[in-house]
Amino acid sequence: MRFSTVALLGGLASVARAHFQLQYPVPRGPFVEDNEPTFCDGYNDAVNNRTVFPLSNGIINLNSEHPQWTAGVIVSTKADPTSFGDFNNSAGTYQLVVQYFQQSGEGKFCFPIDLAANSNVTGLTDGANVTIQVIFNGGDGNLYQCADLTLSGSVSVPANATSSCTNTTSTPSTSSTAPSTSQTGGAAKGMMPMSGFAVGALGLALSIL
Ligand SMILES: [Cu+2]
Repeated sequence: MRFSTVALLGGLASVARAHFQLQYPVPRGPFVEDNEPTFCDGYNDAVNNRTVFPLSNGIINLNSEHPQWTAGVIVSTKADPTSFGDFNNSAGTYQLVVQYFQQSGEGKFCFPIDLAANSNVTGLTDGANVTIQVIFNGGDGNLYQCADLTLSGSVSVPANATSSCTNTTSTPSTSSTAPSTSQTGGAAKGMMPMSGFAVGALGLALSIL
């Protein structure tokens, strides 16, 4: 009885430490929790199996394990960016393609990324190999995951990449598929499934005690 309580609380602790996981586009390699405070979650080199990613109207899907967080996205047009400096412009600052935003709620969250709209970054063109790096902070320091992409003007985000999103942030609907599964209500309100789980688990642990 006592042991199961400890195991349960231990499980909760590991959830709280789990940071965030990029869902779409796929990151350079499997999530490594301990490496996430470092460049590209510890994956220093670009991969060969790049995601063919929409040049316009893209979406990023990430799973937040923190209830309050900030995120932004930077881009490198180098073939094999291996350092934070490779994401800089000529002025020495990050090429920010999704401005930092604050969000509350845990679970899978989707937000738009329109690379073609960033006229201040050169090289974001059809067929270009680029790397995006998601910068996330849920209160325990900056965390990083990267995805290597080939940009395309003729693909759109696959439906299964965003079907798990807990929010209703504008998924660009393609003309062929009407947004029949329109969700109602505010975006932020309904997106705390993990919090509900954590509270429930904690209640269970307390009842065992
Ligand atoms: Cu964390």
